[in-house]
Amino acid sequence: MPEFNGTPRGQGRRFAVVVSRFNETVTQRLVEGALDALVRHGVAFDDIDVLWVPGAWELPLAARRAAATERYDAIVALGAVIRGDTPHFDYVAGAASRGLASASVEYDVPVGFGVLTCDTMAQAEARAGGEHGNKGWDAAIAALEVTDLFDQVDGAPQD
Ligand code: INI
Repeated sequence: MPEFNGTPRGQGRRFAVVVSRFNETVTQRLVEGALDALVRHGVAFDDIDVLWVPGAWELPLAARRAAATERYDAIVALGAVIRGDTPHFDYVAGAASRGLASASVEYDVPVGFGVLTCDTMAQAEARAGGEHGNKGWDAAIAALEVTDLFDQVDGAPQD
């Protein structure tokens, strides 16, 4: 029984990082984590484009536009949505996650999901290079791994 397991191999691959500026102290650290993960796994710095958008709401469209260029093997989406006193959080976080999922499926491109959805700024900071790691790094690793997995599946012999 053939089994496929992607490994985070970045050599020769191109990535778009789409990131929101809202809560920028956090999202900047997510970008640093993602870039570090990509470069350490073989992606050339010049093969990474970073697209900044105002907030997480705008991430799905940025991901779709990046995917539509067909320039990228995968996309890494980064943002930080932090709960306030109104239901605004639910609309922004829900639209970002659903929109990124549909961009991924409709454009057939891996999208690493590194959008933090937190109750407090402290929770977000803990996940952007703090005690809970860096979810930007994790999202980039997932994008690398899934890209490699599908390359393997596409190249597998058919019989
Ligand atoms: N955008 C975020 O990325 N994070 C947030 O926490 C946030 N909050 O709380 O409002 C947020 N709002 C902005 C939104 O994403 C859009 O940029 C804005 O509504 C303009 O379209």
